Amino acid sequence: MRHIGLLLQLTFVVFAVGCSAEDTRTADQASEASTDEQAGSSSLDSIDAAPRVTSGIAQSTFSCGSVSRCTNPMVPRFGEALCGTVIDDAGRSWVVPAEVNATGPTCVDMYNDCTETGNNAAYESQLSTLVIDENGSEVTGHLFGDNFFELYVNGQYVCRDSVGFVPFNSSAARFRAEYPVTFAVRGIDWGTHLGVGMEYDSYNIGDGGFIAHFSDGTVTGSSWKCQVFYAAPVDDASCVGENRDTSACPVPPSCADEPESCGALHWSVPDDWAMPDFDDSSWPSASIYAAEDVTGVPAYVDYAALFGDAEFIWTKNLDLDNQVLCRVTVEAPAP
Ligand SMILES: [Ca+2]
Ligand SMILES: [Ca+2]
Repeated sequence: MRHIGLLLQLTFVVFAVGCSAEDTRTADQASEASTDEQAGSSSLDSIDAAPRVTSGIAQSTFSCGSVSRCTNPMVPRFGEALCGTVIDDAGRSWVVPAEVNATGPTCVDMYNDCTETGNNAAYESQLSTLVIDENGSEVTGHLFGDNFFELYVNGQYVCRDSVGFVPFNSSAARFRAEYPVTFAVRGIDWGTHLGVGMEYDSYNIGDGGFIAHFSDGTVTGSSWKCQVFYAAPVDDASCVGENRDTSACPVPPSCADEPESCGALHWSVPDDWAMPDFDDSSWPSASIYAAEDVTGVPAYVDYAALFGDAEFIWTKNLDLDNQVLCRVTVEAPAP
């Protein structure tokens, strides 16, 4: 969001989207909805594996289940969160920016000026409780992603950000889960130019970032682990350091002179990355970012008090790391 690009697109077409206000769902229903998200990944890449490298713009694009237009004529900038496919040298296909859950329920919006008019004063009354563990504790979360997140708790899909790219929205979710509770989040810095990780007509290199506060006291911070699975734009993979550290990769890369020739780095997402027993011990600790370094949008700023002492997290590279998975497991809070 620090990099402001040209206006992408204005749209005034009325489009009705059904989301957010749902009845209580069972964990099984939510799990079923996440089947798409699980498909396609493999165990090809260990945590230390070298990235697969692709070059150039995605040749095919398709809907990833996010809103296709805004109904609010006042919203200054809309970008649809499309997905695309790129092929590496070995002929392997990669979905960029990520294989997301395109069909699962969306979280409730606290702020959405795309398909709503902005502040949603009624958001609390629209929350339903996803029962993950019948005897668990009820927890309410407030979440903001730049640009997109999916939330999983104890391995179960809970909900996803309703607006995948821009404008910026913020979200709430409620679930019942038994301790220890594993929170797992897929964060995506979306883009316009799929495959080279850049946004808007000006080919900006945008930044990511995620923050969440949960009513059991769990907040995003340095106790979380975050790992990158898609980084772009890069010239090649030689800049990648230990444990996928892309901090030494130049921003902008040399290829930015011809941005559609830039490269991207991909690592396979393990099928079980959101499960409580997934071993994230080799993932780096989350890097912390000041809110003002991530975003100044009303979707976050107007709700900052709800986030308490939560901190923005991501990997070490806020600019180039575009699909980031983060996790933390917490014990029951003291009574
Ligand atoms: Ca969003
Ligand atoms: Ca980026």
